[in-house]
Amino acid sequence: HYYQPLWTLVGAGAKQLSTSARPTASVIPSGVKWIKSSVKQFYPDENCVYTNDGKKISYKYLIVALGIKLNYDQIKGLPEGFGYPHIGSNYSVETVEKTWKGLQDFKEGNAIFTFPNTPVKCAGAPQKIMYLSDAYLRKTGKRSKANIIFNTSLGVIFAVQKYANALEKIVQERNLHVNYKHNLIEVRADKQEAVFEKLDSAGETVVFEYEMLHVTPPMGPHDVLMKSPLADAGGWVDVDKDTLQHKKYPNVFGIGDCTNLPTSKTAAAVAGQSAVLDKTISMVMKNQTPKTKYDGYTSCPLVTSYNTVILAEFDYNGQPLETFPVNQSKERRTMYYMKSDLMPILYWHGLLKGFWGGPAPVRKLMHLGLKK
Ligand code: UQ1
Repeated sequence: HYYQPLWTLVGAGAKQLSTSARPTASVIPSGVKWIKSSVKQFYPDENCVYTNDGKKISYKYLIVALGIKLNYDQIKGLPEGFGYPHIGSNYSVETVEKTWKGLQDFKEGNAIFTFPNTPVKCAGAPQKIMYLSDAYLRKTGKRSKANIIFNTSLGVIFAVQKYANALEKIVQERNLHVNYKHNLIEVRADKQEAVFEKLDSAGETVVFEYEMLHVTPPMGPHDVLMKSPLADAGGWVDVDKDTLQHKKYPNVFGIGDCTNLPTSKTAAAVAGQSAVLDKTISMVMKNQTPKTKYDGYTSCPLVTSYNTVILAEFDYNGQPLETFPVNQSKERRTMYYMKSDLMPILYWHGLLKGFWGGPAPVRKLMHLGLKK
């Protein structure tokens, strides 16, 4: 089992991959039976699932927490292209260490960072590795040989204005080039070329040579969900945005990246959701109407160097919902150490054990009850 939020730092050489991993058996709570298979099909009308090894499992309540699928193969030339040097991706255990290798091997040319044209998990990660790469190249005296480029399918650097303002300033000051509405469609790894479609001019493509390429893959729901009665039109688990209860099957619930909750897909969001889901299920089991509402809380520790973080935290309305009584859009060292050293502990010993339901109680304490 991997603590993936650490992979941004692994790709930049600031942490070892091994520190992000634990045997899955060691994180399964006692009293829980671990079935070492995957779901082949959901039959919510019959309250059962079939597994890939041919077993039928019936349930009274079902929580779907399938995560999100990485679709590297939707880019022409991938995943085979990862067999070549100068290309990496922090999103997969197979390729995260290749990012660090590419950074160390950098000599001269374009360092390109991509953001796909699909929903993604941790939407900040595609640019965090750019800031870390910039810092690394400065530290090693190679920055003047590098042209750093962020080619993103989006039209903005970040969805929340407060943090977008801070990031736009950083991008300018550090001479990082952002090309909006640029979507990676092909990698010619043998020639170190990346092909982008320009989303604003139909059919137009542009080829960039690279010395280093960091790929954020297109992502989507797992196949087993897409064809299931649990999915919405997009293939995500169709849940109530307040209670996380399925819209059609009241004994089914969803949490995390596999759902259609209209917020950014992060571990911090899962933490907030877990506290709500706990309440929802307890009420449903007592035949009562769930009333605790998820506010869409999500958070993205935007790593902007080897010792600074901007801690973005916001809700369904894209309004900042900050835990600490300081301006979190400023780059801070304290927040870096929270991200790199405190969060893993909170994850392994808090979230996974059901003790950490997000920072709402801390936020209330910090603001002495003055803020919601
Ligand atoms: C959080 O709860 C969480 O999940 C464990 C993260 O995932 C790694 C986070 O990055 C953050 C920022 C939070 C929120 C916690 C605090 C103390 C602000």
